[in-house]
Amino acid sequence: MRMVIMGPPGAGKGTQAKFVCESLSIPHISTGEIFRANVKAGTPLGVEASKYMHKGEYVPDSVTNAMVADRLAEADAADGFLLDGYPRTLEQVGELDRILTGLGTSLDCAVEITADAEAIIARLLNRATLEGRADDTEEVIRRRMEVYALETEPLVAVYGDKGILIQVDGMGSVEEVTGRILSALNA
Ligand code: B4P
Repeated sequence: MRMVIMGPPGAGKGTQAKFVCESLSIPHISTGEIFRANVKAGTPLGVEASKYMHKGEYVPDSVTNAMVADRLAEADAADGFLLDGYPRTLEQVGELDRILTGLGTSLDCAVEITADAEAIIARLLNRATLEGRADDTEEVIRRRMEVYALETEPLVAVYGDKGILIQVDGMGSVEEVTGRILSALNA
């Protein structure tokens, strides 16, 4: 299974990706997590990414695309993967297609997790108290949601047109949402 998981900030992408990957035995590739690990380690990639992330803006495609191309070429991604948080722009959609074509393969499905705006703000503010992420302040969360609506929401229609879109309601408990995703994938 080669899949992407999409949805607004706080919809549950990272949360659900972990369970789906465990269930399907595929690697979980989260661009957000790769960026955060680099920020923490103080690498040049992290220094560049943090300029954008703490304001709620997207890291430039030139940086993100190269990072994903390298990661997808690793051996553990050869038979399947779940990309979490990538693609986020139309340019990234084109780049992902080019990367996969170069690897002699293509995407099987794109899962969109939908969620109510106010509920996801509450989830992220709750995460802020638990994890202290720099981009989980209310002002930055609202900016991330604006950027999502502008740059990423149009991708849903692109994957719909390709005939590989699965839409899943992200409201309810974590277990309920995982159940919905796995039954949609099985169907
Ligand atoms: P991400 O790490 O992808 O951040 P996110 O949108 O907040 O999703 P995340 O996976 O962390 O949270 P989730 O919804 O699972 O990206 C962070 C930043 O990195 C971006 O803003 C951008 O700057 C940069 N970036 C990443 N990818 C990029 C790309 N491709 N191009 C450019 N820039 C990029 O969970 C949220 C919270 O809700 C959690 O606390 C969780 O416990 C809770 N939750 C989840 N499901 C729940 C449920 N059903 N009920 C109750 N709570 C739930």
